Amino acid sequence: MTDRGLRELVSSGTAVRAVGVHDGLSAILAEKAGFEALWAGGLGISTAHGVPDAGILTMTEFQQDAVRIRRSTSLPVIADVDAGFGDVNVVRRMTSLYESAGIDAVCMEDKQYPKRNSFRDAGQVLEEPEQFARKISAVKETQRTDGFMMIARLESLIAGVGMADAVERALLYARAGADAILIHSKRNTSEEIAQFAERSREAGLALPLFAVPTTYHTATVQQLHALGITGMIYANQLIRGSVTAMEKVLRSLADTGRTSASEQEIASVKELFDLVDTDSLDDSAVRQPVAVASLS
Ligand code: SPV
Ligand code: MG
Repeated sequence: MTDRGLRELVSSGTAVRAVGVHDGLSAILAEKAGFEALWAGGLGISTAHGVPDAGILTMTEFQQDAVRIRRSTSLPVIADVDAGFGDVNVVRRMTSLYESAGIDAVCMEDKQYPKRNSFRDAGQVLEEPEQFARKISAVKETQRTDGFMMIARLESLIAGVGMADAVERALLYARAGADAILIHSKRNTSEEIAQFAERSREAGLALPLFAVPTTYHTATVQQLHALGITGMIYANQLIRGSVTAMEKVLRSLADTGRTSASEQEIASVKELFDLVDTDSLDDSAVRQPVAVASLS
């Protein structure tokens, strides 16, 4: 658990910006840039491993990457655990693995396992609501610390089954013990998110809401917060930005046969050293070369 836990942040009333990161370095950069929390996202981690975001990596691989992210900074980490990696029995073990490693929250989505990334048209199959509610209860029954959070992610709008289904599921998931609700949308405006916030509130939902402003990227943190969204997850912008940066350097090297053109645009080796606090190394134990004469 981190210095300032996620639960405390979420209940503080301010907007919580969680940046999607996929390794230690991206986590360090997000912390240095002043963000409040980290999202150990399935898309970023899968892509960084070179595989599709479709339940290809194992639970242990995802957990290890979330822990690597956790250890690199002091920010709270929300781990994307897809559909929980299996049935309620797997969900129980998943909860122990993540919580005991100091992860602050798991975010589990109500799609059938193995799920597909929400921005892929094919394969958006929802879990039966009662079945998913049992998975939520499994997390809550298994967790050992009060600070650990279970964020239930609604995919009704992604799967195209409508707002009423989303609101009904949100109420059911809240009764099952969810600590927060993530409402996912792939529309290019935040209108659907605004509607969900309003209708679920009217229906009596009192849990904090999270959203993922990927397609409705023109909505600002302030605008989403004003709609009633507490947590904004910037899930994939860092890895997308890094792809663009890497491609640029590679193209320049391939075209010119040297790296001069990139040199002014890329981080220096010193910057890399500084990002991981290389100056804090104690070099006193580094062995001096042994003189050949002293060996005889
Ligand atoms: C992820 O980052 O893996 C997510 C968010 O689940 S999204 O890709 O927007 O569905
Ligand atoms: Mg995901």
